[in-house]
Amino acid sequence: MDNWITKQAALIPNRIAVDNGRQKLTFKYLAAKLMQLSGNLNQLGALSGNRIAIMTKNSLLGYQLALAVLGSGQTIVWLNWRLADDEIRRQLNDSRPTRCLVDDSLWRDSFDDKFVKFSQIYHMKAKPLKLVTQFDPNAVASIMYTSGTTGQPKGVLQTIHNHFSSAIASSLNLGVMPNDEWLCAVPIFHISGFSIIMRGLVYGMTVRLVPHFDAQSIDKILRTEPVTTISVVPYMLKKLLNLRDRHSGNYNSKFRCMLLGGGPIDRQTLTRCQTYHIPVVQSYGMTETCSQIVALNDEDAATKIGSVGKPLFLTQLRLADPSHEILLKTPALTPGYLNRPKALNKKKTADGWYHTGDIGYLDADGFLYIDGRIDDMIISGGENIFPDEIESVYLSYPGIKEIAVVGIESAEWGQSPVAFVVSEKSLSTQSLMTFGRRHLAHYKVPRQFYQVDHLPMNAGGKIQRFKLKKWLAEKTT
Ligand code: S0N
Ligand code: AMP
Ligand code: MG
Ligand code: MG
Repeated sequence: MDNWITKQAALIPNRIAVDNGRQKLTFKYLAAKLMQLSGNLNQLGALSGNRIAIMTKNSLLGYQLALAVLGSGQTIVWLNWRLADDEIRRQLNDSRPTRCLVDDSLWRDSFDDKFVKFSQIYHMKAKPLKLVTQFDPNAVASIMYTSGTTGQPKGVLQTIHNHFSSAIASSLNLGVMPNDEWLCAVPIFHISGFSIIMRGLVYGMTVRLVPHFDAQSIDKILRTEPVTTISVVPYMLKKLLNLRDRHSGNYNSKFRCMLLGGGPIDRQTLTRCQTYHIPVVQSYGMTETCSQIVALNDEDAATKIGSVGKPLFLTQLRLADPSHEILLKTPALTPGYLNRPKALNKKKTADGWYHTGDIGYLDADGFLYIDGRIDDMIISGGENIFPDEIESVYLSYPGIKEIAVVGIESAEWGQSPVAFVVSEKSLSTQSLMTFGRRHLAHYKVPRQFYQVDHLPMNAGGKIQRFKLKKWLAEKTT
């Protein structure tokens, strides 16, 4: 297929591709701008391999540099800017990008000369470089890291075909209107955010970018600008509802979809949305499937409250017996993990069904409900936390002999991690926190540390996390 960017520049040159509230770029202007940025990247030597890493907030320059990489036929390695230095280093050691492009506001003193500031690239005046004329459907457009139960970060490969299938399936459910404008407040380094950019290119739709989620400013944009759609995680939705409780201003008259995903939502929040007539579309998806593969449409929202909906067109779904694990087949499914040729096959049945790790059930009408995880993954504010990863970091803390991390319910974040530690000497919570914040993204640092004599183990020597969770639940009720 043709390069999506140059194709839209030819089809709809004057339509707005992106708007950050201060600047609006047309598809034609964007395509020209990307040739300049691509030339600059080339002069830096960044186009000499096939992968370029990007660490950015949802800035206009971050958007353009990502598309310059994509438009040059290269792979974007997305970095979560909340990660600690060690975590970033592990992902770069695995992905080996030529350069790592960094939003100036996220610069760290620890960065070496592989890292380059956006402003430096922006101000170069190299000879513009033509973008590639075609997109190879099998080319890897983007890589996003997930940790998994081994605690080792794995780079999920997302091809052009995966992104295309995902954008088409979403449009067959939500529709595409000529005036559509999708507000992107979810991070573009996650598929929740990057999929909005990719839909923008496929639909020829305006992406309204905000650098960072801030409830007040998002609420104002939804009321005063012609935004039709926004993607949110439950944390964001609850913050926005709190603001609706305080004022009577409706969202703008064109607003038609609040796409909700990334983690479980409670019924009370969904009921509050109905009170305010907020058109919530519940959805279920993951990095490995390039965003939603199951969604609830408007007609069913009222009667199927709590359900994540039905598998989208192109996605097949069934439940494993007897575990009730959700299994999928979809063209949006990743072809695998970087440098781990066998890892995906281990998560697939012989006839190709992908094991999601999520447990659910289907009602008589075929609507899916999510019940939990088969592993111990914790979701805090839409960010995944794997206990094994936290535990292996803390095992190098002086005095810690054993540790177990579990999730507790949190009204704000959904879940938060807490730790149980075994140590002969008394440990200071303050220094445990400081240690965690140095080696882990802050959202992964346990909120509480309980020092215990021993951890509950089964006969096989495996930690019985359910007992710790039960203890915590009893303690708080
Ligand atoms: C929720 C967010 C915005 C919270 O960040 P906020 O409030 O801006 O925090 P800061 O002001 O930066 O920092 C304040 C303190 O809070 C800590 N903190 C930040 N985030 C978290 C967190 N998640 N958990 C716990 N603590 C957090 C900071 O560390 C800081 O504390 P100190 O000062 O001590 O450091 C932010 O977390 C966020 O953006 N979350 C969303 C992430 C996301 O998008 N996840 C979805 C991932 N899943 C997918 O992409 C697949 C599903 C999907 O595609 C999808 C999802 C949703 C909607 C649509 C779709 C779709 O299918 O299209
Ligand atoms: P990630 O790959 O980071 O996007 O995380 C995907 C995981 O988030 C899924 O496997 C689920 O565990 C969880 N998740 C996503 N959407 C929902 C939802 N609507 N309800 C419950 N869990 C969800
Ligand atoms: Mg904030
Ligand atoms: Mg997640």
